[in-house]
Amino acid sequence: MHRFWSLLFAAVNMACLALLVVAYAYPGLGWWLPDSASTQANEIDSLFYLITGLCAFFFVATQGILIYSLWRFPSTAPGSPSPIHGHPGLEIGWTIAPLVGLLVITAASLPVWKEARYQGFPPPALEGTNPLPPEADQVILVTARQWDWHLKYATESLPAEGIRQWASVGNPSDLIIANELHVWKGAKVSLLLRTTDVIHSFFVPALRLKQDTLPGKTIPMRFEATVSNVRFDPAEGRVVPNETKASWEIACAELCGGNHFRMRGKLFVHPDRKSYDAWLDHSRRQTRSRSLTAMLPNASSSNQKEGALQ
Ligand SMILES: [Cu+2]
Repeated sequence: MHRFWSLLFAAVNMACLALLVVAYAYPGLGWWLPDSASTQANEIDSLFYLITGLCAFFFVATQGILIYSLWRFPSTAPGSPSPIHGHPGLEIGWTIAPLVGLLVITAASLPVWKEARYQGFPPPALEGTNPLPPEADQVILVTARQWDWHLKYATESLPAEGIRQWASVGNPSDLIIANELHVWKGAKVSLLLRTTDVIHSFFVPALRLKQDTLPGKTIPMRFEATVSNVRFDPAEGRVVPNETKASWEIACAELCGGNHFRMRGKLFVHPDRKSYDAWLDHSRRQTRSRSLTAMLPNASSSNQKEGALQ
């Protein structure tokens, strides 16, 4: 019984290890990483594995020493312990080991961060007269507010004053929808992130993309989707999932108020530009007819009357 704590710690650690193995071995359970659907996903995952591996090594080492010590030196053992006061070698060792670990993580992280934020294709010109960010196929303004995401899709005729002007004013033909991010596979997408109230965090796990939105700031992000999950069906006039049936969530990763949990959206990756354009045209026409209907106060009641006569 005096070795109870040693056995308990060993059992809890073995259970944790078993969970880790099961989570990794059976991805269908959804306990491990989500789908990866962007060019930067693999590099970020490699970083995750490196950091998890380092942490696991030190966790197993420290827990091993703890379990051994609890077993070997129970409190009921005869004699009294001899405490250590001051051991420069030990202290230098446990200072240098984490330092080396952190330097390894930093060295591995820098190229990934550089690739995700500064390479691939240039960020949109927030100032100046560039009408379109160089090499970007799509520009989408994401505006967070309690508690949804508003996405504005740029038309091809962005104002000559630049992207910032477009983000603030926009074009009459822009499409604005809530909680749906539509792109196509292989498109170089420029996102501009804003918020109208508090800090939110735009998080798309499948893209490995996560960025806070800060009041008063317009923050550019970039990504390129590598897998599609839907296509637009013109006959049915709706987006249909493809054979993978993958559903990719957009979440707010910053506790932003009472209904924070409702702040969710979906990522739709079309197989090609044709499917995306068809969806965009369809959605624009729907939005336009809805707003025209809304401008006529009696439109809905007269429609109902017409419907009743037919
Ligand atoms: Cu939020």
